[in-house]
Amino acid sequence: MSTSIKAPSVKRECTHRDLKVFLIKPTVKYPLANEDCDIPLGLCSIIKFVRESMPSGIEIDLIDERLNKLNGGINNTEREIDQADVVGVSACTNEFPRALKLLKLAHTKGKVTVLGGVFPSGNPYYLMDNYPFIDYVVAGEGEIAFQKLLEVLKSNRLDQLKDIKGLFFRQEGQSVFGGKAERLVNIPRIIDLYQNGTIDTAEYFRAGREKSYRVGIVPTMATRGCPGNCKICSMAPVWQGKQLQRPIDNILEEMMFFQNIDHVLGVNFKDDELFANKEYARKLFLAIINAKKEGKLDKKFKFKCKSRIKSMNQEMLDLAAQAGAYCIQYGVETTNPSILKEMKGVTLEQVRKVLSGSMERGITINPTFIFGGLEGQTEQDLLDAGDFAASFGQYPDIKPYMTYYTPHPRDGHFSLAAGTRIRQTDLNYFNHKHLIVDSEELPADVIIAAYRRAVQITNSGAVNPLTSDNYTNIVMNNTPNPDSTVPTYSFEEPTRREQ
Ligand code: B12
Ligand code: SF4
Repeated sequence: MSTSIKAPSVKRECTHRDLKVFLIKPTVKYPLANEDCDIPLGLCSIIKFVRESMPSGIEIDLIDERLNKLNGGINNTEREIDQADVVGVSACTNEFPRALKLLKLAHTKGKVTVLGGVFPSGNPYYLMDNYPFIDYVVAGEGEIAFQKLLEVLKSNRLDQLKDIKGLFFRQEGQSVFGGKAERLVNIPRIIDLYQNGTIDTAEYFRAGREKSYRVGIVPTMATRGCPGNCKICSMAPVWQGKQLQRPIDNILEEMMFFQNIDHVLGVNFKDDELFANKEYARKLFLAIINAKKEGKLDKKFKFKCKSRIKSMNQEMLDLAAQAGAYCIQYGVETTNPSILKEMKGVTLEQVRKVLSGSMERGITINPTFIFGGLEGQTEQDLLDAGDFAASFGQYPDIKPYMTYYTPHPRDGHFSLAAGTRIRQTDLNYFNHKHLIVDSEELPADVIIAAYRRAVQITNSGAVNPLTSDNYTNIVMNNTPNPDSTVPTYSFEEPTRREQ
């Protein structure tokens, strides 16, 4: 066994005690609203899976820094890390800078450090090559890999690390990768975590309500992953083109549990592609409709979900409306017919039909638009996108999400469309509400002006915060960010993509 593989530091006297593990959901530097604080389903799922697979010898808990911050106690994280043997942090792109700080701190304190989530799933080699204070990277679905890692750490059989699929670690200075993560067969039932008080929905709502942001809707998922496996998708390296479906009884059980909690009014299906399998979606909606008819589920219990325009049809809309859908998020992205055809395989007429079909059935639409970064997009397209959104009404009757094109790095590299240039490399700003790229034909100030106009004519500032003039100046003048922890990236093609 190589000495360069790190063993967990167990500093206290008793060597037979439980291994103490913290999973951390980090804060971000530029939160959109209310710290963007929602129940972290991925970390909850890992906690449930580990507790079930390892009923003794492991104590695993969640630190939600955003929730702590809303409750005024962010500095607790440092003290809590002191109690841990293993610190696992979750990160998407804009969470990565804070995740780095936490992992560095944990490493300094002699803890075993693990990074998982969307960002590390797309950047594992970059992380192993550049950040020696990250001991392990879990790429992809995390439950099985993380649980096996804990087993190895607990038993100190470090020679077995290489057998863990989805795990990156170092051996004699080289990154070792055990192969693509093993996908679960069943999505863990996290309802127990609500029942036993590990997750308190009231805490999330209390924090949210003060800023009148969250309205009693609990996030959930019926399916996990998307069969699409599109090249540009951040989630593709996590789910690897495979979708898992939860048994429908299991989802109804969760809904029936939530309806008895006073402050919960419904659920938000966060599925990437709930409508990918129409048969499954049909069964789910019919089961909800029947449960409501039979009086098992309150008729007013509602839900939000997402759909691609292409996946939606009149039958699905009818069923979703009858089952209690109050809002559907749609990725519209652009109104330019040729980009729509190329990118989404749909016509503008189809988009209009799906959006108005939803509204006719009393479902609020939540269409998303991308400003800049798409090859062939013009200033007129951006103005048209604003007008198109406004033609359906204004916030809150419709809930348009205006976003800037955001090229999330993959293995430390930005992949940009031809002619696009990057104006911001500080990942703290990668929350889709800051301009990151532009082009000579469509410069930053034009994109920002069109974005602001779209927000103004849809009256949607509450869900589309505007960047300050200061940010525009930073972007236009290429002012470097003074924060020294901001990582730097290359623009060349990544050389290592074998995962
Ligand atoms: C729900 C959600 C939100 C919620 C908040 C979620 C929360 N916990 O608070 C809200 C709506 C507030 C939100 C906000 C944002 N989100 Co969001 N969100 C999602 C969504 C739809 C679902 C997340 C989820 O629950 N997934 C299900 C669980 C099971 O998956 P998971 O979290 O990835 O976890 C698994 C693995 O990744 C891994 N894993 C994760 N963490 C760890 C940690 C360790 C130690 C280990 C071992 C493993 C591990 O194991 C888990 C279980 O298998 C995802 C898309 C998606 N399908 O995941 C986007 C997504 C994560 N969001 C995204 C973005 C960009 C944002 C925003 C920055 C921008 C925006 N305008 O939406 C903001 C800001 C977030 C912030 N903190 O600033 C992007 C991230 C892109 C990227 N490459 O970084 C995603 C991928 C959507 C997308 N396709 O673009 N989001
Ligand atoms: S269809 Fe959407 S969610 Fe599915 S892989 Fe493609 S981009 Fe990602």
